[in-house]
Amino acid sequence: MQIETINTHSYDDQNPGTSGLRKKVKIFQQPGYLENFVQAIFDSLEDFSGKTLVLGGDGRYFNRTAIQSIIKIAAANGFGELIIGQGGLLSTPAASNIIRKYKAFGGLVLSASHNPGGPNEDFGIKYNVSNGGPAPEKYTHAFFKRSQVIDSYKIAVMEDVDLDQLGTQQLDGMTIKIIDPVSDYAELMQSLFDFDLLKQSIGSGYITLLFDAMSAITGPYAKRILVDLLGASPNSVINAEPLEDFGGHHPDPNLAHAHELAEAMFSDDAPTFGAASDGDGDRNMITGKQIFVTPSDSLAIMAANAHLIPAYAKGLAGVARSMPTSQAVDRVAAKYNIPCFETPTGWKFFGNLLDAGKITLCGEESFGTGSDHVREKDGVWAALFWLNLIAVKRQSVAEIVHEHWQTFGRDIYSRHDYEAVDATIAKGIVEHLCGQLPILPGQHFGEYEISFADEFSYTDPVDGSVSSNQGVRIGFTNGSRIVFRLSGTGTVGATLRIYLERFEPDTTKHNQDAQTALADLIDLAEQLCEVKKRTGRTEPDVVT
Ligand code: VG1
Ligand code: CO
Repeated sequence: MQIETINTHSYDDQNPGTSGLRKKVKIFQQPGYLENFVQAIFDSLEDFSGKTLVLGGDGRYFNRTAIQSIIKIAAANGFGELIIGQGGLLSTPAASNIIRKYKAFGGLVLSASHNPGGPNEDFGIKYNVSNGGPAPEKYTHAFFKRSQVIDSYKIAVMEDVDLDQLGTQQLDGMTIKIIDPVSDYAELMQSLFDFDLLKQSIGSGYITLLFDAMSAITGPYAKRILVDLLGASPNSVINAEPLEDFGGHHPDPNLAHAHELAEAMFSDDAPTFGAASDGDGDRNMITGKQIFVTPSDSLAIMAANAHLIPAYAKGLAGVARSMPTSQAVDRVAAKYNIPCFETPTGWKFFGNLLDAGKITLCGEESFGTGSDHVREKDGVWAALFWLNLIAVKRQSVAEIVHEHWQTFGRDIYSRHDYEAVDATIAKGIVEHLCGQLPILPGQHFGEYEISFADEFSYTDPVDGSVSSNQGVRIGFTNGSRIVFRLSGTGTVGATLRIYLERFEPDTTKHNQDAQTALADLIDLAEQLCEVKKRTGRTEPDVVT
């Protein structure tokens, strides 16, 4: 194998965020930008010579170009085998599964998730370790450190690899396997859920469904599983063709962006069940006839009913949620007497808990749920979980949600995002909030009294590592909370996220609109953080 060493200058902005390095495509197209980062990752890893690396992405613009470069850099650095999804495609949960199933050393997942794609939009790259999960912070810190001083990368002189031809090729001593991106994942799903029951429920018309793949990676997965294996009608998967620019949309599964699904689900002839996933297939939105399930509720409902699903029939070892996720799942854990962990935002913090067998199920308010079947959140899995639940319980989505609220009470929840805020203003907002923390406890605002105010810091119960500055938490004596944090996935300016929740035990008040029920907390959040005052905005950009 002929290997070249290319001299390069380092870039100072390659610090991975919540979920890998995400930048505009144009930034990634700078000379050596992608190559440097990949080399910085390999320089930070040890003992991978001759071992296997998994490679795939969500198919967005620049995916194929990046994969060809990475193949050559991986070859030059001594990997023995590459497993690549056909066409360069792998959903994030499927990549996680492949790493685990084939005992790979690690994997590179190319995606900017729910951010738009195209020549003027976003791209991203993330390294996953051998458990199939996103690299923990000790790795990402090392990648960043190395990227700041790197001055060359190694690359094999070789032809581009045909990514579309399934099968195994030998190239200069390295094995390249192009695999079907869906088969292993579909097999895994069949091992977790009751496919016979689902087939029956769909075949008999008891369950009708609509899945919006948002022109992103889950199209092929949903078609194979829902249509080919479970017998749903072909038109029950919409926007099923992965496109490089996602059809010009945000592949973000919420009521604002998955509007085609939202319209169908709130129409008179809505199907029983509707779901959508994001760019890389790890997020999910769950809906039923005339109802949208908030992700925090979805996690709690899954936890409360997991024993009805074949894979979780033995019960759950424990559950975890990210800090800003509502406390709905905590109530389920308390009732079943299982541990409930509160982690910082981002899936990388669940890996240790899952590996150690401390939790079986986990999730985030940002449309993410998952279990110990892989080490990423998983959109299609969440849809199948709900379908299996509907089939077993013989209840509608609305009935399942209302029954849950009757049993546990409702944690009324919403998130307000202010996007592309000037970075200096955003920093000022956080400083202003932090400055108030010592004097807030004990203060009264209408019916609300603040019981604690702090910056969230997490000590990993498995390896003892500490992650500080993970968001500002304001807790109230009645269990309500307001959380403020800056996004770690955006590519333009800063995004301020305000998370609001209020517990409502009274069943007669469960059908309130969340924005109305949270109005006082929304006002109080502005009083505390002054985002409108400091930015001149009048409304959040996105409300979920
Ligand atoms: C957001 C979400 C977070 C999620 C992350 C990656 O991060 O809030 O919960 O884990 O995206 O999801 P942030 O830092 O922007 O708030 V995905 O689907 O982009 O891989
Ligand atoms: Co995603």
